[in-house]
Amino acid sequence: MAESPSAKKKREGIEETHGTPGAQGNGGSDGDSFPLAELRVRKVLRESARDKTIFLHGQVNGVSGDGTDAVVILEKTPFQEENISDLLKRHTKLQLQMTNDIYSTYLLYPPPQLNEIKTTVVYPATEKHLQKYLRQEVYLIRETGEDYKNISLPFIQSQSFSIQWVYNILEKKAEADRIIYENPNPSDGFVLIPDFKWNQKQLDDLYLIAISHHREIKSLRDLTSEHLPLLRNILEEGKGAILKHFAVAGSQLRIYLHYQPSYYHLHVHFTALSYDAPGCSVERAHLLSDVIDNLELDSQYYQKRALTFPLRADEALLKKFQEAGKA
Ligand code: G7M
Repeated sequence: MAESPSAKKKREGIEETHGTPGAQGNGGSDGDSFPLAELRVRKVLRESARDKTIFLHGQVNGVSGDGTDAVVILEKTPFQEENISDLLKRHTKLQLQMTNDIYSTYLLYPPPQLNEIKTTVVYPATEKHLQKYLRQEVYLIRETGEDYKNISLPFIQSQSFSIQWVYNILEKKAEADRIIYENPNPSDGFVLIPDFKWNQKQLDDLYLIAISHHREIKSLRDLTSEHLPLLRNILEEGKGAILKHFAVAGSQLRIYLHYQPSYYHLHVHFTALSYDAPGCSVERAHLLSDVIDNLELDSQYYQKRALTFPLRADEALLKKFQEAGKA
């Protein structure tokens, strides 16, 4: 979808609010904010009681008055230890729900500043964004090296899912003040930045991504021993930067690549080991240290081996595998 300058400006305003204004002192002004109160909810795309999240498809009126699609993700944030005593002292109400012997449950109503909801906005959202967040049946695919060449690669090349946000980070056009570490080498360097799923207010759900400066590596499938210096830099320098910045040791980090990724530009996930991050399960995550080992053993390892990954029922790639009789 072509993006109008005003929509782009709005989007950039919104993305500022993905940051951690409190931590970095650059809170976006309300004037630039997404008009949440004007959002007409069209559909609940997905919700999770366990993760305390809800994904909404809504519309707001564009300049011409027609509805422009938006995805709004609301997520209750984890507790922050340093706020707990405030929360207990300054609650506005404690409402008894039930009591039985020594057991009782209450509803506690905290003041607004201790009751925040992380809000992520994709606006304007394309049909692909809506599909991405819609709850779907999931199928496992086993993709051989040949399947990749014949089915997945042509499909990826025919797609236009924009990775402009990645280039914006690499070119310091967005999120520049959030960069934690950079190795500027164009072939072996990368940028380490908080993932936008993490608000940086607590370490329990620490989540950063390392984005390679090299622009020609789409995914795990493209990696050969030629890329070992880049991968080793990401592993070692990434761990070092996180230790320095957040005092979290490498042994407390899960460092991995997704296959398939959502965005075909090489990036590596760094999450807290104790955090069950979305997409860290065995059918999607490949530990970076294992990837390095495999490439040291065989430069063509990821071109040769079969890779398993999940695809949602509505994903066009699943249809391609089904048409080829492979799913
Ligand atoms: O599934 P995949 O390996 O492609 O993961 C991409 C990661 O990039 C996810 O963890 C997203 O939360 C993260 N991400 C996506 N966008 C659009 C942004 C963004 O604009 N900024 C940042 N910092 N992270 C993003």
